[in-house]
Amino acid sequence: TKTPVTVTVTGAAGQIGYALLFRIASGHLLGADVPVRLRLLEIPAATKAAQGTAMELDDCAFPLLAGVDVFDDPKAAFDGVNVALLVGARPRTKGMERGDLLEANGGIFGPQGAAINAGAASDVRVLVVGNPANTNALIAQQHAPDVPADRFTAMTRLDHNRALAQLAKKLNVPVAELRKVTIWGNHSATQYPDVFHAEAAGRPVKDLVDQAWLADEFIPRVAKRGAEIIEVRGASSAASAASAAIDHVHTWVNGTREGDWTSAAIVSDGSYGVPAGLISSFPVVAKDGKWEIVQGLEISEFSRARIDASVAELQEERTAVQGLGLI
Ligand code: NAX
Repeated sequence: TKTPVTVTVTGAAGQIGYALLFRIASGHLLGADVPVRLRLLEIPAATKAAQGTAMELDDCAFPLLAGVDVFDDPKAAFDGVNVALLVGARPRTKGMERGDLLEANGGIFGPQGAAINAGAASDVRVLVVGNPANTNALIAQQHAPDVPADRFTAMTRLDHNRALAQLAKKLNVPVAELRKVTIWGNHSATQYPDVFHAEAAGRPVKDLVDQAWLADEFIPRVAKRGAEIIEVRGASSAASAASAAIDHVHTWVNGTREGDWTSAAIVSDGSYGVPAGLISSFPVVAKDGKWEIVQGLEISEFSRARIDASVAELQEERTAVQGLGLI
């Protein structure tokens, strides 16, 4: 039997946590033959609720679940962690300025990054889901100087999956027939969902849709889908976000399929004019457990302007957290 993989989930008592933990424990994160040990990190006020979820996890009698522990201390929660899913974050509340939001999250992701630096396993992989995800990931990464920077990622897989779903509907093809869709930039309303290299059942998507539909319907629909879900569901995306987090880590560990790529926010190496060090979404493949940016794609003027706008927002966020002394 294999040694269990230690997976730490922060914000475990939240709604994404509730949708995520049971799928991890049933083997969807890493594979149906990989046992997992779960560590749930919460703020003290929510550890009791997390204990309740831990009791339910026990009650599922998942054959792959080697144990569940609840923590309110990041140092303990990240000790020996192999996969860290940073879901808990400080949401923006009424009257909160961007600086306040970044500062509150700096107070969460700085110490969590430091705890990962201090105690994580040498193969640790980190996915930040909590918003503002890209900049929270940057803060954590900057507090973990001994961990290779490429282990810190932020989630744009939900945006990617939303783009696949919208395209599949528009073109009336199954999602499984879609290839090479890209989300560029920030996980925010400035993100750029790009279909100029995409294929649907082997045909170039750009020949099947017109630019007006892309500019006026597809791009804003995907970028504002989170708000649309809140409007209709009365609560923010939870199961779809959890599902995307599962997809992100599963792909990272197990690889992308031949002839396709996916989207993830990873530390830029300067590719496509994205300043090095920013955590920005790119077209990526996963090989041997590592993300690689798909190189050599032609970027049209239409795409360039939109990538640049989202990257400019990431730069502003980085400048702001630098100004606040958070990195
Ligand atoms: P909830 O408010 O339901 O849960 C968040 C949980 O995090 C709470 O239980 C809270 O106690 C906990 N928490 C807060 N600070 C913590 C800390 N320092 N350590 C450990 N736990 C802490 O939010 P939920 O709907 O689960 O969303 C979680 C985060 O995901 C939010 O920041 C949200 O904005 C973000 N999202 C990111 C998405 C993405 O695509 N990257 C999409 C979905 C989601 O909006």
